[in-house]
Amino acid sequence: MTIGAHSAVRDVLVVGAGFAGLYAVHAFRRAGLDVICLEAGEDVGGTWFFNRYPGARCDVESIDYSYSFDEDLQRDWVWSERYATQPEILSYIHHVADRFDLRRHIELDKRVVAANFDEHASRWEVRTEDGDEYAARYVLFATGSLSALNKPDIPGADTFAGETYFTARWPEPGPSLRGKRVGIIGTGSSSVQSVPILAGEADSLTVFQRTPNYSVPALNRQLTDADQRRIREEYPARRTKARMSGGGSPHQAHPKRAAECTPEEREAALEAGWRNGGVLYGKTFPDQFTDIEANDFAREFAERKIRQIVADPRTAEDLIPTDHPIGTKRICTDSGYFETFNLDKVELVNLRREPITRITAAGIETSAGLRELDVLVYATGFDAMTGALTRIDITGPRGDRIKDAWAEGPVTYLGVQIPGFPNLFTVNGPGAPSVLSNMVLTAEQQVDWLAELVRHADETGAAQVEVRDDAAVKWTDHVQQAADATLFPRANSWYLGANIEGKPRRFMPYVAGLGAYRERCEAIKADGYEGFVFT
Ligand code: N01
Repeated sequence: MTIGAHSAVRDVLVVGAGFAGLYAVHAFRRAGLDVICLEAGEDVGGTWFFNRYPGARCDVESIDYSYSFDEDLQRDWVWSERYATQPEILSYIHHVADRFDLRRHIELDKRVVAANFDEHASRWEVRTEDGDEYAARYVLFATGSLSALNKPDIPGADTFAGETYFTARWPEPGPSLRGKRVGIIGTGSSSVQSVPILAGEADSLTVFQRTPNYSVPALNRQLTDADQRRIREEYPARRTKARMSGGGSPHQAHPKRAAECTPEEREAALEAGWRNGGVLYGKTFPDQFTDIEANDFAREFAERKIRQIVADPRTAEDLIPTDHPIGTKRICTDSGYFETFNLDKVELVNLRREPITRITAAGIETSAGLRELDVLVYATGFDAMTGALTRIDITGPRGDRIKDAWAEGPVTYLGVQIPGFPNLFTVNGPGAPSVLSNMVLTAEQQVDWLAELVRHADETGAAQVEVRDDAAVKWTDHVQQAADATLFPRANSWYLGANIEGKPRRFMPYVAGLGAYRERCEAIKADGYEGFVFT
């Protein structure tokens, strides 16, 4: 690759201007480095730019799912709801980009398609889809864990004559669904959030479900003035706790293990967990992810709730998962999902009973017949955690390509570096707490740590930083072993690549959590960056 028009060699090139990438621009610039950021979207926001489907909101409380690096920002920004909507999160991201003057470092509509390391010059050469070329000493991929779309290969999909949308690429402004027959494929979090809204607007809604998921009501609400005062008072302590917690928010599990509780105590704890709402229901008891009996209590309680909500017993049974302990796939957080199936205009199609045979011009055909549709929505997920990187042609100095290096599954050191790829960093990727934690706080921790690593390299005169093979293999084994000590591997989840045909199964996020991960990173730094080679 020859570097062309954009030939200034930057210190750091950040790929992606979502939460992690924006913070990286800020932190590396604060460290005195010359930073450029390339973003594929037409604006900043990453996940929150692209996932504009009706009902999209975060399943982590807004006061936790926000930057903690600046006290004034934290004090000034007022979240209106307990769980923020996609538009509110996007306006927060815009505010941050403007407030910290980050936009002047960002080029939009620049999808990175290739990156090569020039070993002699110790620099990455990066090419975008439109043919522009850039160079930097370091490159940081902040490309998101859930950004590479999974488009299922269903026969006849191209022949559908109606409108087709992906939840993760929802157009702006959104289409009108009034008077239309809408079908949606998939029943993960994106579908669970959008189904009640789609059903409200459409003439009819058909939900094509291959595998049901657990969902817990969000119990979202407006934050009052009293909430705002409390939040401001509690913030410093809340953040300190969150940074050392497992999931990056200050959750306190029940003080007793599930089996130690009386049946009444257990029921009360589960009811309280349910009423607290959302994904943290999965952590009601401290042993819920490690002890199947504890998990069963929580799972059966949730299943009773579904049966209570859904009027038709057969539909209720179809909506209850049978294949995984609760929480080992991310619990969905909903606002009226199960209730939607009580509407006459909503049909659940159980694809285990009647698989899709093809898509025709008129709609979706299953083994039981054709459902005619005007609109088809794919809520079919992502090639999670690795897809955003393996879809870019990234070549290291010895000709290694990431997609080959990861043919048996991703290997990283601390989730920040890949052996064979010097001066290349990843954030919120495989080997880091990432998707099992609060992604914003995890990104802050990783980026701060990487900024220090670059400073250390510069101070010692090193032009290249590379991770040792053995250190990466050991870390990757440790990540797998940590998962194996829990119930997580019992689910065919995207955490281990099970949703993508042919993808190697390796548990990717680090289950030990943000606090343990942070301590590990600090110990490695204190040990002179054990596992890294500086040349
Ligand atoms: O994707 P998913 P998602 N035929 O992979 C189905 C985060 N998130 O976008 O399980 C028929 O969970 C597939 O079925 P199966 C959150 O971490 C957060 O919904 O493979 N169906 C599944 O039902 C979440 O976990 C928020 O059998 C097919 C669905 O598509 C992650 O993103 C909101 C199919 C995909 O579900 C991903 O969620 C949204 C086929 N050929 C997302 N192929 C919040 O913060 C796939 N499916 C609340």
